[in-house]
Amino acid sequence: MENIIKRVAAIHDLSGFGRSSLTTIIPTLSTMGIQVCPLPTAILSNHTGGFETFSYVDLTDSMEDYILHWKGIGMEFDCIYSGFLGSGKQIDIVSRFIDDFRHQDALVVVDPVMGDNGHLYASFTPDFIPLMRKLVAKADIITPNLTEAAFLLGFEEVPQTITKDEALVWLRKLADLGPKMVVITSVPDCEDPTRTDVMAYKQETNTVWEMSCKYIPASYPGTGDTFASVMIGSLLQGDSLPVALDRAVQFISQCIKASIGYDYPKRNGILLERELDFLRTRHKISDFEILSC
Ligand code: PXL
Repeated sequence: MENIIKRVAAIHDLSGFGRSSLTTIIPTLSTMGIQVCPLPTAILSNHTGGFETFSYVDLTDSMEDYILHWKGIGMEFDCIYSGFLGSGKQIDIVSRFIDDFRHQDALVVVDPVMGDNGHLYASFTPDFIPLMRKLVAKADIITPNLTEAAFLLGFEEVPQTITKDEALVWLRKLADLGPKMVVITSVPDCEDPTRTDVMAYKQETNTVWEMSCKYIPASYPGTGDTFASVMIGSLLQGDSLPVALDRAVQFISQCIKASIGYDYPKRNGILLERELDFLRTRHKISDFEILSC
């Protein structure tokens, strides 16, 4: 039976403070009229991006039983969306979850959360990267930032920026790992340092899109989770990939603009609660470029 309200299985951690993962994914998708069913991977006191200390409860051992009960009550999802995973075993669990719950029309999104600004997050070691490489193969869409894209491609050093031509090579190489669509976020525009880009590639049609927005010199943890949530909400509402990405880019820029004028630690995240309402309004499509077909 079709879900009355579109339903997403969200496989992420719950961090009690800092506006990342489930604490941003649930309000964002709910505001867009999508039901979120969380499958928590870990519980942290706060995220690890900018806080030196955090408590951490790994939920690997409870995930299989949790999933078994979801199977037992016949849960069906319109989208499976994974993000922060705490162990190699969790990668196997998510991989099996995708095999068991994927149906013909379901959208599978893997956000390969591992790091940012050239570094792995504090809870990851480099041996996690090849495991994540296997999981992205199962996705319809992956949404790495520039750092995660570089790690997935086997770089040890992450370049500060890449040229348009390099970005095209990266997108195609990432698609060769298996996902049908690749979205690289936070790519500094090498031709115009006042702008930052999102680059996207759809393998089936060999199309590349570039969404550009004004670069704002501030980095708030958790924006990748909000970005992917808006993209997913938009796709589940029936928008095309470029329109979904445009909505996500515009929403994140708006949240950053709403936050930057206040003097508070960036690690607390964007002022999401202030801006959520905008996700309910009609979206005005801005310019985006189709680079190649
Ligand atoms: O938003 C990515 C993310 C998710 N989960 C945890 C994190 C981070 C980024 O810092 O620390 C626990």
